[in-house]
Amino acid sequence: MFIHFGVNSFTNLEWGEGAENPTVFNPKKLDCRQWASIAKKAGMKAIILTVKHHDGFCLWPSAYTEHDVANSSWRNGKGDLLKELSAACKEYGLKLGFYISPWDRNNPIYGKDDQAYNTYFNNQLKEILTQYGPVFEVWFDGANGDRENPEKYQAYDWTGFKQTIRSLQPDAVIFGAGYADLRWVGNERGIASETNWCTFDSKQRNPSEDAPIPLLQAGIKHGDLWWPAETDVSIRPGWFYHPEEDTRVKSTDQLEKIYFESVGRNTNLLLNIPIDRDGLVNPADSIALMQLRARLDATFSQNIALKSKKNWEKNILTLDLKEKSTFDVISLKENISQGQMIDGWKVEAWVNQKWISLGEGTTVGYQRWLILPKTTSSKIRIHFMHPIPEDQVLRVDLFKRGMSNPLLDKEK
Ligand code: FUL
Repeated sequence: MFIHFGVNSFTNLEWGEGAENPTVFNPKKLDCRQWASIAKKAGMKAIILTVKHHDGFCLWPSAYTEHDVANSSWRNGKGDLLKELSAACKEYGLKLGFYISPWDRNNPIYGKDDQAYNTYFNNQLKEILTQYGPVFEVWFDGANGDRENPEKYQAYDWTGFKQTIRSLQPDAVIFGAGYADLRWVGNERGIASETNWCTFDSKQRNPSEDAPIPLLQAGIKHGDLWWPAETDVSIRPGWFYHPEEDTRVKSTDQLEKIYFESVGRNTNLLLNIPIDRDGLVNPADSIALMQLRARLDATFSQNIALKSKKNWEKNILTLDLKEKSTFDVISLKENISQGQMIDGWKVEAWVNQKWISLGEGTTVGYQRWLILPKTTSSKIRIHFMHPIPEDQVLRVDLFKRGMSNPLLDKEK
């Protein structure tokens, strides 16, 4: 679960200017346990919160700025949202991650004194990485609306920021800019590329500029760098809460499509749920999440290939399902501890005494799902375009979708 929450949630903006009065931040019913329990019930594994967005307002009491919760009306300035969220994540068995925006429209030294701002940002990183327990991901966005203005250009010390993270939270992965561990998927619509290499060419990566979109989407085959993509998208049109968007929460069909096109295309999904002005996940969003969960459970709770017998011959893997079964989704998993090798495959089923073609794909990686025409068969086989070691295919699973989805059925 991605969470966007801050002064923008009260001013109805997406990019705050940094000049807002911190007292606007006053979520009277704030309850991080509600956020965590909904995330858990939805099947999510972690929460990544915007601890500081472009407006510079900090959701923890920072010793380095006045633009923070300590000067807000919330809990009379005595609150620390990161502390509450960290306790809630611990209680519900969720990992915790932080989005912290390098672009800061409140800090007057930003872009005026590069070194002083970098020290400020580094100090803030130290605060959030030392006071709230284990952090699994640090999320840097690439936005900077002032970049075109030479007066406001800030040269970031990416190497220093990375050193701080590595030394204080060595297990945390870094998303985004500045020689991060994870790459952006190339859009904010929740769609990963069908061809998706976790690898990239280190020479084509620049710390201060996004790589070209087509490369971010597809990765680079057999590149020297392991730089997998992560898919981020919001459940609503905006990242922050806007009351007028309560009726524009994505439908179960749309969310299921996003799930298939991100989790089923070799990426992790970071689905944004904006927190509302009460400080809660809004009912419109929690209902959508529970409906999505029910939809996914109806599909993935029964693995039709579980008891199948596998047989390899050259570059063909045959699965004997033992009895006739009906399925319409295939899931492949590659043994990525050996790197990513599979670059083309097609799947067939034994129907009416002959092999019929069901579909084909390119890369696999950690996980690749393909929607197939609904098929009843007792045997399938997968041809791999190039020879691969047998143990490179970690798993092949088959499922039958519990409910039809016109958005996905269109793909067949
Ligand atoms: C972008 C930001 O500018 C948006 O406001 C949002 O936070 C998105 C996830 O990242 O870079």
